[in-house]
Amino acid sequence: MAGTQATLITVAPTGAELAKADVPNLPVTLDELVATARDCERVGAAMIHVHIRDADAKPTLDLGRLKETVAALRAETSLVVQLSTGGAVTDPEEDRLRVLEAMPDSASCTMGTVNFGDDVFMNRWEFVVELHRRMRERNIVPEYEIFDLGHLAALHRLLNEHGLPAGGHVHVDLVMGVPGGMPGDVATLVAALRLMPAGATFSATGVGRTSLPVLLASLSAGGHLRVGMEDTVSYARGERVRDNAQLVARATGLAKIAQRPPMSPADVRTLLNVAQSN
Ligand code: KMH
Ligand code: ZN
Repeated sequence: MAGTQATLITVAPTGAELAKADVPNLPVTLDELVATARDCERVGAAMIHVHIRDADAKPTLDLGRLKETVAALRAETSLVVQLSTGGAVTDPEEDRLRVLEAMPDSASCTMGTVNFGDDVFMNRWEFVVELHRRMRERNIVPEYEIFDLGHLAALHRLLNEHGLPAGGHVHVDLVMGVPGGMPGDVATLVAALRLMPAGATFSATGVGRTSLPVLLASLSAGGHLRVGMEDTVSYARGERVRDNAQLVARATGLAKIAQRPPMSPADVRTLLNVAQSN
């Protein structure tokens, strides 16, 4: 694992699981998403992990909307734009692969199947290989999403059998505390570090109440951070998140206290070798 000083802060503002009716401040329209992205960039985010919604605020992988979203985020922010290929647990593989046609800077690539609350988030081996292959063809930098420790073993297999990703740098995101996946605690984060590919960088996010312990553990371990309403809508015990920027601002503050200030989007492009042309 490469040592690092500055901190990459990714915001995951929306996700696919929460309903707007239950969380009225969830950004679901393009205008809301762009406004959130600008606010989050202002307070320290350098990358955005994007799930989009349709006119009824339901999760969608509609290619036209995805292209419009990538264009709007590029026009209004400097953030590194990462599209989710995970989508919602109900999304078919063809739709998830088609996300890459929107040509983001980066896309998520989940490294295996995992129980996901009462659902199953399905990621067959052949599907993972196809995502990895198509991203390399299109010069899209993957972020390998790790929900369980076995997914890191699958990542080693992927890199051994199919080679390095676009850009040649391996970046991993530990998604911790999902019911059915690995716990969001220090011991599990340390266990994950032992399984990390040589030279890889990692970020970590803790779902729900694991958000802060995972954030602090990742900072101390030299890792990067992902925060946002995709992963938690609780700011503190009994206090709902006001908006995504509130979570990014807290991450920035803690990163600065840890002497690991936020990275600029330009530095993240260099770190991840994001293609200029996408
Ligand atoms: N919504 C989850 C089923 C990703 O974005 O790549 C999958 C997810 C992972 O959020
Ligand atoms: Zn996601």
